[in-house]
Amino acid sequence: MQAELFDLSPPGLRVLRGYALSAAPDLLAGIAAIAEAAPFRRMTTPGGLVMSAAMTSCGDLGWITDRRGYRYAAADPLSGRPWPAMPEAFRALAVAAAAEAGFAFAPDSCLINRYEAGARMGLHQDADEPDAGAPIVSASLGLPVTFLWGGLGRKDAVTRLALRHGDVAVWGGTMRRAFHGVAPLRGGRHELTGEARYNLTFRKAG
Ligand code: MD3
Ligand code: FE
Repeated sequence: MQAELFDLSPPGLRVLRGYALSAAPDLLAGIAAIAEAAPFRRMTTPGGLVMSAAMTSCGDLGWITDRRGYRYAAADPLSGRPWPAMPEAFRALAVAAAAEAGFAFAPDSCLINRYEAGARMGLHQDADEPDAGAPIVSASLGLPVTFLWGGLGRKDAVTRLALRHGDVAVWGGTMRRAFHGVAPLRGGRHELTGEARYNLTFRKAG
């Protein structure tokens, strides 16, 4: 089944099953430390909706949204201070995963999403980054989720992909601007994350 999904994948999507399994405890400790300085918060979209996933960031730039729009910012708007530094274990994982997929990668931003039961992310493109040649690396931790990805047009057919604890995905090339989203998280309990799924999204945002 996994091989089948892999074969169906277009050039530009590489799913590395379990690639972050051994690093997971370190990554989760990093998330907890980051959240002490820059707490998870549910942000408001330009349209006035509160997102169901809670977010924070580390690295030189953090992704934020409010009524004024989506953008990257060097300071956390909650504190006015720079985002916490990107832990070396985070950077090493992202760089190694990108290399597996054939990309040299220098991430300067890591968005951390926390999903609890019912939280989701509607279909969207990641278009706030100037360098579309840089891939995006995502690591899933905790409860599993159904990830949705389509084509370059909003109406294109959507493929479902199960992402589980420890899976890492590298999105580059033509897939970089594909529409994608996350189906509502089902309830459950994971031994390392409790009732949550975390996703680390590494980007070159500057
Ligand atoms: C496919 N997060 O934060 S990461 C996001 O699981 C976001 O939290 C999802 O989409 C999550 O913007 C998915 C995987 C991902 C990230 C960027 C992509 C998949 C992508 C860009 C193009 C195509
Ligand atoms: Fe996205």
